[in-house]
Formats: sequence, C-alpha cells, structure tokens
Amino acid sequence: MPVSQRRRIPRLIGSLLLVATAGVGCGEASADSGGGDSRGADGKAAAAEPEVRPLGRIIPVPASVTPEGEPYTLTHATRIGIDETSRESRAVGRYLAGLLRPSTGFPLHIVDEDAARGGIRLRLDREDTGLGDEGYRLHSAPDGVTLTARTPAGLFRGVQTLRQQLPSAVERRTVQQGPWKIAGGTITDTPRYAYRGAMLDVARHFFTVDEVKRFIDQLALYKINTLHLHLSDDQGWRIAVDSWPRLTTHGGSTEVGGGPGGFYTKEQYKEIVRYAASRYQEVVPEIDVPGHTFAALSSYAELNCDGVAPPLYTGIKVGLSSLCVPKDVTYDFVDDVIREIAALTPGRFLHIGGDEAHSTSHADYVTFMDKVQPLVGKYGKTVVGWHQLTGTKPVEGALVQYWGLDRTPLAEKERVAAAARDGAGLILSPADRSYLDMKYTKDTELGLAWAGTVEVRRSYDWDPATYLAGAPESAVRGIEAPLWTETLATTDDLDVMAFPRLPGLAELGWSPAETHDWDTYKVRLAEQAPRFDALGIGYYRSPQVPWPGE
Ligand code: TNX
Repeated sequence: MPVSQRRRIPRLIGSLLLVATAGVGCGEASADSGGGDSRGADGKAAAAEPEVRPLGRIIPVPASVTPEGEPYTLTHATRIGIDETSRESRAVGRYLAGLLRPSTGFPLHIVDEDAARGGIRLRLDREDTGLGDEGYRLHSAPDGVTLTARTPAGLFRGVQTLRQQLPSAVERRTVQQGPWKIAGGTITDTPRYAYRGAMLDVARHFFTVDEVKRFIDQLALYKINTLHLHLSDDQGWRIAVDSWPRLTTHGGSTEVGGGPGGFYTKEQYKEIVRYAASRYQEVVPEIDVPGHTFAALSSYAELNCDGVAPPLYTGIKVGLSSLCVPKDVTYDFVDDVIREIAALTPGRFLHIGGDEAHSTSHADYVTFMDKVQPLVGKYGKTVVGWHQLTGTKPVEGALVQYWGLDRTPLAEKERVAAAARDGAGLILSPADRSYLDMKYTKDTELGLAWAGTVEVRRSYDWDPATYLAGAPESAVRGIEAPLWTETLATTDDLDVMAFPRLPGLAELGWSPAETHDWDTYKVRLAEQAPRFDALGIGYYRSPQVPWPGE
C-alpha cells in the first residue's frame, strides 16, 4: 500500500472536456440524439444513439426481454397513473415526474390509475409473487406503458428501466428536443442478489450531505439498493455521538492531507438515510473498530492503554491504531456509539469494520470482537464486518464482507469460506475487482494500486457465485463496490473512479449469470456515455470500451 500523499493535480483533459460539454444549463438539444459516426459491436465504436433504444439495451441488463410492436411516445398529454391508496406508489410517481419534467418540459400530472389511459401506469400487484421484493414488469405499446410490481421498491427499479429506455437527453435539466419514445414489448426483471451495495468512505475525505445525495442518485440509476457509509477511521470521525461529543468536535476536524474535515449532525445523517430510503436504498453505517481509530483515540485520552491521546492523523498508512482491549471504558464507549447509531438507523445492519487491526494482537482481537458483536444484536441490528472478522467466530446471522484478492493467502480464503459454510452470509468486494479506488492503469492519476490496477473489463469479468472457492453459493448475499477516498477529495474525483466501473458491478449484482458477457456488455456500457455526459459525470474513457465518436 503506497504511503505517499496525493497532490491535487488537474483532472484528465478528456474528462474535463466531457464535463464541460455536459453541464447544467445547457439549453440546446444534446448532440447525442442522432447522427454522427457509428461503429458496431465488433470491438469498434458503438452506434450513435438511435431515436428508439432497442428494448433491454440498458444496465443492468434485464432478466427477460421480449420486443414487440411499435414504441410508446411520451407527449405533453401523458399522465402518470398511480394506485391512489398507496402513499409510496404516489411517491414513486412523483419521483418519475420529477425525473422527466425538466428535459421533456411536460407537466406529467399524477392521477388515479384509471384516469391514466394512454399514459404511464404504475401498478402495485401484491399477489404477483413471481416479481419478488424488487422485481417489476414493464409493458410498452403505443397505447400506454404499464409498470407492474409487487412492492413500491419494484416500481422504483422499473422506473430506472423506463428512464434508461428513453434517450439520454432525458437526463438533462433543461428542455430538450424529443421525440421521447420507449420501445414496444415486455421486460420482466428480478435481481440476482438481494444485497447490491456501494460504499463511500467519508472518513478519509469528508463529503457533504448534498455530495452523498448525488452519489445516492448515481447508485439509483443502476438499481443498487445498499449504501454503506464508512463513518469513522484514523483520519476522521464523521457522525455525532451525544455521549462522546469530542468524537466530532475534535475527531471530525481534519481529514487526509490536513483539510478541515467535517461531520454529520444526527439530523443530517437522518436526512441522508431518508434520501436513500426515497431511492429504496438501505444505509449500512460503519464504525470501524478496533483498528482505524486514531480519531477516537485522539479525542479521548482514556481510550488509550497508556492514557495519552495521540495527535490527529492525516496520513494514509493503515494498521497503526487500536482501541485498548483490556480497559472496561472501551466497551462503554463502543456500547454508547452502537446504541446511538442504531437508534438513528432504520436499516437492518451495523458494520463494525474489524479490518487491518495490525496494532491489536490476535488474542485481543478475538476478545474484543467476542464482546462487541453481541452489542450490535443488543440494539437490534445485524453484524456486518470485513472478512478479518472470521479470525474469531462471527455471531449468528452475521454478514462477512470479503475483500481478498487473487494473491490473498489460501489459509485466509479458506477461513472465510469455512465461516460461510458455517452460516455466515457473504458480501463480495474483492479488492482487485470491485475496489473503485484502484487505479485503472498505472497512468491513472488518482487512486491507489496496492491491489493492482483494475481496468473496466477486470472489474466486470468475474462471477460472485463462484469467486470464493469453498464457499457455498447460497451464502453469497451479493456484492459491494467500495469507494475509499484517501486520494479522492471532490465529486469529480469520485466520478472518474466510480465511472464506468460502477455500472458493471451493479450488473453483476442484478443480472442473471447467463447474461454475463463482456462483448455485449461493453457495447451497452459505451451507450451510457451520452447519459454520463447529460448527468455531468466525468468518466474514464477506457480504451477497452467502444465509446461513440472514437
Ligand atoms: C484497504 S480492505 C482498506 C482501507 C483502505 C483501502 C484502500 C479494507 C477493509 N481496508 O482501509 O482505505 O484498502 O484501497
């Protein structure tokens, strides 16, 4: 792991140009809705965007696609029909109208289902058990679009499909030229995995509530349903804890490189949770213990075995800090923190970190985790931990997040696989595949390379079900793409590392294994380029992808 700190260097010129042409306030029709150079799926550039995007040419690719008949055309008269008895169905309807209004300029009134003939109907069918918790069916024909789901979450996922079927210009925030067509036919779609996550490290560099919301919106587009927030680390404590106030006033006051840091008040954290919930994402808060704790140790001298508070840490080494395992006050501290954060979090999980505790002896690690895991259950949450947690016995029902890589010692892999055979759930986040902070190539300006470089194809081309030898497929709950931020300080930095790898990881989590195919995926990915542009997302123009216009 490199230890040198990164300097602020100007963005890649390519992504600068992309952002510049994308922006908010661009009143003209985008250049992406027709014409231009086009090359095909044979490894050359993708076709320029057609007027009607073929049904199912989206990310994640749907489970079943049956094109049929003529497209639907959205007009000034289109209404959105909802089930008026469901508040959540109305909220999804409003969200859809809010997505489409700025670029189409259409009023898109929300009405009762029956009054929406010829429009877009959002139907809840609680009996349609085949659609599961997040599945949906989208039927499109000239006389209307019907989206059916068993749950509001399913409607929300279906809305993302509908959105991606429309031309990319729909993502712009000013009125654009139509036509706004949705190809005819039927999509029936359910996710492969129940847990499809992304992690944002707000500890190494702090990101504001609005910046986190922007990230949540990016995740929503690709049907990700879990936002893991890495809320504490050596360089910063980012969430208010009333019983230990110096954690934020002191421990939140800096970040990597010595910047001002920051933290979320309880109200702000709740605002993030609420916003995530409105996108049907569950927040998993992480308090990383017993290592990664300089911010806490520096805030309270009594948490240190020698009773001396170390200075705040702004470097990027890992493994240098540990809570004091023999002291009772350590467990009072952890109990208070877990209690307060559990009370703010409606989701099922609480992540206790447990990684890279190189300054904690193995015996102490086991003692600590055996005491701390039950505290999570005491406050009604399920334990999640990085896979080192299998150095002790994960409590029943715990989820273990595997971040190993090809070169991880076999004994370590086997320990995690054994825990999975013993009943632990597995979340796969292999560092050399899913870590969004790894450099794409040795020339990538941002990011780290301790797990090697991770080009776009490498991040997509693996199978979560079989990735960890010896772990039963049934133990795999899903995948997560972590975005660590030692070298990332701005949303531009986040964008260029997450894009375009994030959509591929989202597809691994959602789409059936049989659909997995790099050659067709890379063409669909190339087709996302004008959408990234319209959303103001500066992305890495990987030479592996046949981007339009190249
Ligand atoms: C490893 S893998 C870490 C983090 C770093 C990251 C940087 C794991 C659970 N921990 O502390 O931020 O690498 O890539």
